[in-house]
Amino acid sequence: MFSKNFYITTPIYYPSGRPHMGHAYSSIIADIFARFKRIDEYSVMFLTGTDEHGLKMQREAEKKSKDIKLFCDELSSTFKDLTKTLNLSNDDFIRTTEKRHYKAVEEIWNRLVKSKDIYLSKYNGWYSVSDEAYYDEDEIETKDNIKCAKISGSKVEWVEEDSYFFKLSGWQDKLLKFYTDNPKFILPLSRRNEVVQFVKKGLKDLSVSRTSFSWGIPVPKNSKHVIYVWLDALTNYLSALNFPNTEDKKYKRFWPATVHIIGKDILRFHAIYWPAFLMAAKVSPPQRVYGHGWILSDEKKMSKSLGNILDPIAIIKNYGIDQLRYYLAKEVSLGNDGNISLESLTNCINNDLANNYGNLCQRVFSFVNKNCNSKIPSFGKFQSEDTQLSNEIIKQIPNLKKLMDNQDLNLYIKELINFSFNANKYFNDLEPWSLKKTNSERMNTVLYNILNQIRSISILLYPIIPDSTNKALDILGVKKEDRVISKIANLKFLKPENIIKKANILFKKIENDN
Ligand code: ME8
Repeated sequence: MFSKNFYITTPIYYPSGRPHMGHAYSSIIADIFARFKRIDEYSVMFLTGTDEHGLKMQREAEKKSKDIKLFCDELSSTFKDLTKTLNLSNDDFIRTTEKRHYKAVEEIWNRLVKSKDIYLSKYNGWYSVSDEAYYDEDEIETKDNIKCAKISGSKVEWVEEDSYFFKLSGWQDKLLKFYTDNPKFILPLSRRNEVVQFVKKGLKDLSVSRTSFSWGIPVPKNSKHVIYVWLDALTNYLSALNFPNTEDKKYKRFWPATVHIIGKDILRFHAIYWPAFLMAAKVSPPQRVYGHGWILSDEKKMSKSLGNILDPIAIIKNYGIDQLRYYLAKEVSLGNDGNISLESLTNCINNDLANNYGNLCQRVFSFVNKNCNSKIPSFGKFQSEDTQLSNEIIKQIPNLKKLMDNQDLNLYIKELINFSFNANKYFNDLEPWSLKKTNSERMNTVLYNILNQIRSISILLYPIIPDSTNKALDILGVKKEDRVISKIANLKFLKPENIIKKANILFKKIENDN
């Protein structure tokens, strides 16, 4: 279904506020898919970065009386640090203030001018600085005497200024045809339907430049205008591939992008404006836009005023990065809104990580340390119960790949929990501690088989909990280059006599509520 190249992106973040759980979520999800494709031996490009232009950033800098460029440098580096804290495997970090990005945006602009999709007029209407979005009258409501966008609740202000427009109205039919021809362009399907309905109602031309502030990329040949921050920001996905150099190796290999992972609030920009801009500029649209839901806390959107913010950095400090990664991936159903709380985080760590996968590794490694002289035992003939266990995973591999190709992350995790549960059960049922007294050869075969099963489960869990699974694979002596899906089918992969290093507990149980 996909080619052997895989290009995945997160939204580039507005660095104006502190990194929050929504940022962590988008990034971790994208990282999981990127890591999965790497263990499936794809050539992977995973991009994240910061979205630094626009009125929101200009006003923040003015409020703090800071030089805007220095202000952006400072804030962007906080987000770069976040990529380390979240253990992201991104191949690049793009900033929209970089030269390479300016070049790409200018080229897109020039192409839109050339195709006659851009014209000069005047914009009169509502704008939300917080969303960096234009809204129609019917998308606005008044709350406590303040005009807000219905969709986001953000304050809007009236704007009247000279502006260039993109002829979005002319793209309605072509977009609808594009959605029909590419039925999985927008996932999940509920969001696809939302977009199709919206486009069917008709599209208005879009204001794509501003004249009332200056923090942005100047419009080529008319620097009174700066390019609308969304036209600017979306182009980051191309700038990182060295567009407009379409002969560049990266561009040739990775465009069109395989999937843009985004939050549902920015679906319109990615699923309507972006393919329209690209088609007009004669660039192929991406293959997919996946809109995930909101992270809620106590069933509500997290907000400072509600005091229900769960800070990702604090959680990582207290519980660990793999714990947070696993929890977000498992607990939140990817396309839907998901509620998170410290209580369910604790339950998830205890049940799935400490009691299930962690316990499996711990008890098997300790048993081998004590009873096999810390060496991988040699094995005899496998019996049906042994091959039944290993085949369970091998048979599922095509399905696991398909789940990940469709971003069905929750089902993928469910399968893995099952594998780990069944491996624990195999250990319990076959009682190697009893076999030790009656049939040590059989004990060795059972231990070899379960060590191998830990290898397979660890490889498949690696995209979600990379640090912990790497520790388990280190203990088993599996080389980095062998931590790939294609090696799972080899049931005799582990080398008897290799030392099983002494294991520390992978996941500590959390004893109290927090
Ligand atoms: O939108 N739950 O940046 P951003 C889940 N710069 N996701 C959330 C969330 C929550 N509570 N809050 C935010 C931007 N997000 C633009 C992107 S891309 C060309 C430009 C998600 O920093 C949000 O949906 O405001 C978005 O996907 C991401 O965090 C970045 O938001």
